[in-house]
Order: sequence, then structure tokens, then C-alpha cells
Amino acid sequence: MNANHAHRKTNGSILPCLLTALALTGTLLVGCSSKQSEKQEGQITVGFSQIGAESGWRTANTQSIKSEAEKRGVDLRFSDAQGKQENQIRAIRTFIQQKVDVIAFSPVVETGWQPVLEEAKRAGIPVFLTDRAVDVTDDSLYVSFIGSDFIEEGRRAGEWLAKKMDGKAKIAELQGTTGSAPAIDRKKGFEAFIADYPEMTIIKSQSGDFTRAKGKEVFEAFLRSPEGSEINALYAHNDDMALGAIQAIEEAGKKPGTDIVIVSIDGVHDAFQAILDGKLNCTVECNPLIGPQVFDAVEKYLAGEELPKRIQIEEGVFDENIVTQEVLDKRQY
Ligand code: GYE
Repeated sequence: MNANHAHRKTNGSILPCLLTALALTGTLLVGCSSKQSEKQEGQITVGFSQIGAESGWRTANTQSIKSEAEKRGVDLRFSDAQGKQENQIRAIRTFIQQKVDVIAFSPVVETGWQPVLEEAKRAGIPVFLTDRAVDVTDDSLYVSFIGSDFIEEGRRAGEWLAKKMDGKAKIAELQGTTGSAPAIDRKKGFEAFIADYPEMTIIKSQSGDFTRAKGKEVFEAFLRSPEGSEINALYAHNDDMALGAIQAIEEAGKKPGTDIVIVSIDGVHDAFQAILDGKLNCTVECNPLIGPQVFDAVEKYLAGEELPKRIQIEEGVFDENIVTQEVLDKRQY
């Protein structure tokens, strides 16, 4: 009875309201569908958490990820963590809330990821590691790791230096970001190689956080230390720190590349230039242009293909015998 009464009342005085509501709903629906049409059918949304902009390598890597996403029409949510793990964790949580299709990130350090990766897994969002690995007990927490073999890079740097120095060197080492996969593995690979050369010793070793400014600052301190005058070789975990150290060496009145033989890793444009200038002796390549491989992997996975846990990047070694102006001009990063 009551309901009937209410119904009749509705028919009488509320009809115009209903019509307005219907019209509004129509507008909303139109609004919705036009918004949806901005996102093309089948478009993938990828949340990407980048470490920061600490080096030339990183800048090239960011560029590669962004341009490849654009080329493929991927809706990329890019977040820069400014070197902080807590910012990366926050970004990943935001991506989970936004229900992106895929999360990809380059973890600043190896440890401390288990809880947030479990959250992504519970939400059913696949995670791809790019460039750096994580240390987790359960490797089902990520689909695949796409990046370089940092142990091999360290080994190649050691091999090159042993040859150049005839198996005798007093080495200063500039390590990358403490706790990061490339710092841990590049040290490991290098040390393992020089272990067979008793007259190659690391007499100074400290982190320069993968930046030019820190590399310079730490190398200045090395040169001022009691062992400073003995250093005749530098192994830097990346080019930027080597370039910072080159400035410190010049300011101390020594000749980089001659008084101190320098090998670093990455192979960025400025390092090639420094080799041409005779200030850097060798750079072991670590290719940052991995955007195409990352999005290939993502697309294959979403198409139901089984992926390997590890997708390797191919790289070489470039020293003063190889780097010419022509080689430098062709360099893409
Ligand atoms: O070597 C360094 C950068 O993770 C491979 O990070 C990367 C390293 C690279 O800052 O320059």
C-alpha cells in the first residue's frame, strides 16, 4: 500500500526530476565512454618506478623506457624515487591502488622488497624487475628480471686491468650505491678475477653513490690519505664516478689515464669522450637502452607466453684501442 502510494506520488510530482536525472545519467555515460575511448582497446597500463637521475646511464635508461612506451602506445605511469627506497615502495603501493596492468621497477637496493611485492602478488599484478635485481626468498614475487650481468662486468674490468698493468697494481675502488645489486656484484666479479694476481691489491675502497660529485669527493679523500701517493689504478663501478675522480686527479696535479690507469663501467658518451682525451683508459659496457626488451617481455607475458626468470642484455668492452671519433659519433647514449 505504502509503496503504491509512493509510486503514484512519484508519477505525479517527481517525474520532471526523474527526467533530469536520466538526462544527467546520459551525459555522464557519454562522458564516461568518451573518456574510455582515450584509452584504446587493449591498451596496457604500466606503473614504472625509476631510481632517480644519479648518472648518465640512468638518464639514458629513463629515456629508453619512456620513448619505447610511447612508441607502443603504452599508458606509462612514471615515478621518480630520487634515490630513496621508501619512495619506490610508496609508488608501487599507488600503482596497486590504481590497478595498473603491470608494475615494473628498478630497485635501488637489493633487500627490503618482500612485503610490497607480496601486496602486488595478492592484488594479482605482475611485477617485472628492470636493470637491478632484488633479494627475496620467493622468486614467484616477480615474473622476470631484465638486466645486465654485473658480476661479469666486474670480471671484465678486472681482466682488462690485469692485462694493462701486467698483473701489478695498487687499486683504489669507487663502489656504487651501498646495498645495490650493481655495487655488490661488480665488486664480487672484480675481486674474484684479481684473486689470482697476488700483486694486484685494492688499497682503498668506498662508495661514491654512482654520482660524479660523490666520486670526486671520495677520490680527493683517497688522494689525501697516507696511501694516496701509492694509488696507480682506479676501478670505478660507473663512468660518472670515474669522471668525478678524473677532476680530482687533475686538481691534485696528476695525469688521469697515465699516472693513474682508470677502468669504469657503463660506456656512456662522456666516458668515450674521456677515452679519446686520454683521461680514461677503459669502460666496460652496460647498456641502458633496455626499453624495447622490457616492453617485449611485458607484452609477451600478457599474451600468455612463458618467460625466463632472467633476460640478459648483451654487452662489450671499449678501451683506448677501440674508441675512435667515429665510434663516439655513433654512440646512442
Ligand atoms: O651502472 C650506474 C647507475 O643499475 C646498471 O646504475 C645500473 C647502474 C649504472 O647509476 O651508472
